[in-house]
Amino acid sequence: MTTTKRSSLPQPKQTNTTCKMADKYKRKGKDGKNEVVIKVGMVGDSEVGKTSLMVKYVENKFDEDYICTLGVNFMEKTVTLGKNEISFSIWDLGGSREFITMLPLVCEDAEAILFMFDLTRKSTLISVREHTKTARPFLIGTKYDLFAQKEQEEQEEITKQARKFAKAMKAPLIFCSAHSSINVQKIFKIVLAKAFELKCTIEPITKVGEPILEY
Ligand SMILES: Nc1nc2c(ncn2[C@@H]2O[C@H](COP(=O)(O)OP(=O)(O)O)[C@@H](O)[C@H]2O)c(=O)[nH]1
Ligand SMILES: [Mg+2]
Repeated sequence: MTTTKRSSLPQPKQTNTTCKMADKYKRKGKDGKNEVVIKVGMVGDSEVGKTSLMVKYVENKFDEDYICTLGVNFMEKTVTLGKNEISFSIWDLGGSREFITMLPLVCEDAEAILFMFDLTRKSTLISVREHTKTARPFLIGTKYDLFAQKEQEEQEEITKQARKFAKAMKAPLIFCSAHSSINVQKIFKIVLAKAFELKCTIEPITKVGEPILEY
């Protein structure tokens, strides 16, 4: 299990949010700050890019080399939002079938689950299954940089199907690229906004061929 802690500058715009933070999220107060933990689980087929997205978000790094995740990976990143320190606790499950028994560890107490599929491999979308009803689902299409190079028709077909899945799951749909830094920060900002019912200023993107951001 890998544990990394990183801090970064505040990103979300809203500041007056203290009142909206549900008590269940609050942890000990340091220097008058509330520490709020948001657990985010990531699930999806092997090699869709779960670990890459997590590492890109937490460390702003991208590594081409494929390192298979064994079991469960865990990373934490803290952002400041007004008087609150928000710690994203991100859980990433190894794709291999044998790790499926660890799924409850990833989903338990999660605020959001990112159901991830590879935009260039349709089979990975088909295999998206909702594992829990307690966490807020997000449908995340990965490797948008490669997807953008595909034929228009193929892009339309995948986008249509992804929208159908997202609608059925009542989930936001976001296409991203850890490789080209597209929509990576925005995923977590939207998770935060949804969790605390904050006003979100991120512009939706709905045009086929562009990195879809529908929430
Ligand atoms: N081109 C491109 N490759 C990616 C992207 N995200 C991940 N990959 C590659 O896809 C492979 C699998 O990624 P990984 O994060 O290990 O997938 P996981 O098994 O779901 O954790 C690796 O070789 C990554 O470098 C992306 O956004 N664009
Ligand atoms: Mg992995």
